[in-house]
Amino acid sequence: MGFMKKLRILFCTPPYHPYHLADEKVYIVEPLQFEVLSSLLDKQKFDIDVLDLRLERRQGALEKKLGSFHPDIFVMNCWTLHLNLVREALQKVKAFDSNIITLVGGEHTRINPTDLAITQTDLIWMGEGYQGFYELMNYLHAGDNEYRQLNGLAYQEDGAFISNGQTVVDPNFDLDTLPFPDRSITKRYHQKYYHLWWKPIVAMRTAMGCPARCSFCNLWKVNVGKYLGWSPEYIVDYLSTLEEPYVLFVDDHCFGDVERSFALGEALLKSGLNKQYCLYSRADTITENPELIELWAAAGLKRVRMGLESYSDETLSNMNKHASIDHSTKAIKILQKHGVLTEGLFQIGVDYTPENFQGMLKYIREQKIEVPNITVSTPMPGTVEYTMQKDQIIYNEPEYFDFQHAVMETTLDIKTFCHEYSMLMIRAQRPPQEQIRLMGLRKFITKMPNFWRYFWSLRTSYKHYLPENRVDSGTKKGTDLEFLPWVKNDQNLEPKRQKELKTIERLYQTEMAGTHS
Ligand code: B12
Ligand code: SF4
Repeated sequence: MGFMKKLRILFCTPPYHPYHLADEKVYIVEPLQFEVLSSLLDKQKFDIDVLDLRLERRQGALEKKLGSFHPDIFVMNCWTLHLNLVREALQKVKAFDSNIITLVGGEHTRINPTDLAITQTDLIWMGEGYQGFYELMNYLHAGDNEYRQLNGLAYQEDGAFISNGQTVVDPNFDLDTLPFPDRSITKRYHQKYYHLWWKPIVAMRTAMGCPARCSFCNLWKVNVGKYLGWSPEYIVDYLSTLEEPYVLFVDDHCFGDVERSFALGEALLKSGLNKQYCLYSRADTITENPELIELWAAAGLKRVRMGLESYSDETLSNMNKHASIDHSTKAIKILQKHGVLTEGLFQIGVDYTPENFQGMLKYIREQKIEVPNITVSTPMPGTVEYTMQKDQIIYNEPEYFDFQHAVMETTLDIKTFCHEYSMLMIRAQRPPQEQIRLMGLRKFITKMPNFWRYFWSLRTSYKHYLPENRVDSGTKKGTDLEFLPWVKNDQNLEPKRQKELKTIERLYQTEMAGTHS
C-alpha cells in the first residue's frame, strides 16, 4: 500500500436497509464524521469526495461513483444496524478494484470491530478520529508501513487482522486546536439535510462523553467515561461561518458540564447569531439548572431531545438512569415555561401490554410533550443491558438493532405489538392545530405525508420478523463472508498504553460478544 501521487479518498455513508423505519421520513443529517476526518487531511496530498447513499438512492449509485471517481481509498462509517450494508458495499468496492484500500470506522467498530474483520476490509479504525487518522493517511500516502504502529488501528496482514487496540482522545488534548469540520465536501447535499421540519440543518459537536451511566447506552464509554468539550469561543466562531438557520448539537449530553454550558449559552447570546438550536440533555440537569434554559432560550434554543425513557420510576431505576419521573416532569415544565419544545425520547419494553401502552400515552398527553419520539427498548451491543440480556435475543441480524424493532420475544404477539406501537406514536402527537402553530402551515402540509408513511411503516413492521431470521429457527442463513482471525498486538507496549488498554477493556469486557458468529 502506498502512493506518491495525490490520493483520491471516497467517504461513503451506508445506505438504508428496507427495514429501517424512521430514517428519511423523519431526518437525514449530514455525515459530520466525514467532515471532521476531511478537515484533518492535507489537501495537497488528497482529493476528497463524499457519496451519501442515504440521498443517492438510485440502483447502482455506488458502482457509478466508483467508476467516475475511482478512489484509492474507500472510507465508510459503520453503526451496528449498518453492519451488513457496509460488508456488502466493501464487497462491491473490492469487486470493482481489489487495489482500493478499504477503511472502516464509527460506532460499531468501537464496540465490536471483529464483526468487520472480513477479507474485503483492509483497515479498521476503533475510536475517535481526531488523533491518529491524520498520521494514518499520511503514512498511506507515503507508502510507509509505519501506520501499523498506530493506536486505534487493526490491519489485515497474512490472512489475519492485527489489532493495536482501541484509541481514545487524550484528556489533555486541546480540542480547540482542531480545524473546523470541512463542510466543503458535503456542499452539494447541504440543502437536503433536515431534522423533522428543520431544513436545511447543520450538525455540530460541542462535546463528547457523558457523566451518566445508563445501562442501555454505551455513549458514556466513549473516551473511557471522560467528558471533553470545545470552548464557547471555538463553537461560536464555527457557527459564524455557517449560513444554515438551524443547528443540531449532536453531543451525547450537551449540558454535561454545567459551568461550560452557562458560558456557551452566554457566548451564543452575545454572538447575535440568530440561529435556532436543538440539543440533547438529561432531565435532571435541566431541573437542577432552570436558569440555564432561560439563558439558552434567549440565545436561540428551540428544542431539547431529552431521554425521558419511561413513565415509571421503577423502570428508570432499572435502567440506572439516576433520574426520576419527578425530574422529567419538572424539566418539561421548565422547557415549556421558556418556549422550548420537549422532544421526549421514550422506550417501550418488549414486555409491554396494552395497559403499559396506555400508561405511556397518558403520561405523554398529560405532560403535553410537543414532540414525542418513541423507540423500542433494545439491548445494544456494547451496553450493560446487552451483557444481561444477550441470551434472550431472538433476532440478532444487525438491521434489527435500530431501536425500533423488538429483538427479544414480545409479550404481545408481534403483529399486535407493532400495531400498538404505531397507534401510540399517532395518538401521542399533539393536535394538528398546535402542530401547525409550531411549524407553520406550509411545513406541516409538506411533512405530513412523510409522517404518515412513518406511522404506517411502524404498523407494518411485523412483516420484518421472518421466522427464518430467528436465532432458534435452525434455518437462519449465516453470512457467506470469510472472517479472519483477530490477533491482539500487545507486546512491548509502553506502560501508559498498557494502562489505557486495560481501562478500555474493562469498560467493554463482557459486552464484546460478536454478532457475526
Ligand atoms: C446525529 C445522529 C444521527 C443523525 C445522522 C448523523 C450521521 N452522521 O449520519 C440522524 C438523526 C439522521 C440519526 C439517525 C439514526 N441514528 Co443516530 N445518532 C446521531 C448522534 C446523536 C451523533 C452522531 C454524530 O454525528 N456524532 C459526531 C461525530 C463527529 O462523531 P462520530 O460519528 O462518533 O465520529 C467520530 C468517530 O466515531 C470517528 N469515526 C466515525 N466514523 C469513522 C470512520 C473512519 C474510517 C474513521 C477513521 C473514524 C470514524 O471519527 C469521528 C471523529 O472522532 C449519535 C449519538 C452520539 N452522540 O454520538 C446517534 C447514534 C449514532 N445513532 C444511533 C441510531 C441507532 C440511529 C437510528 C437507527 C435511530 C432511528 N431509529 O432512526 C438512525 C439510523 C440512521 C441510518 N440509517 O443511518 C445510535 C447507533 C448505535 C449503534 N450502536 O450503532 C447512536 C450511537 C445513538 C445511541 N443512542 O446509541 N442519527
Ligand atoms: S444520559 Fe444519555 S448519553 Fe448519557 S449515558 Fe444516559 S442515555 Fe447515554
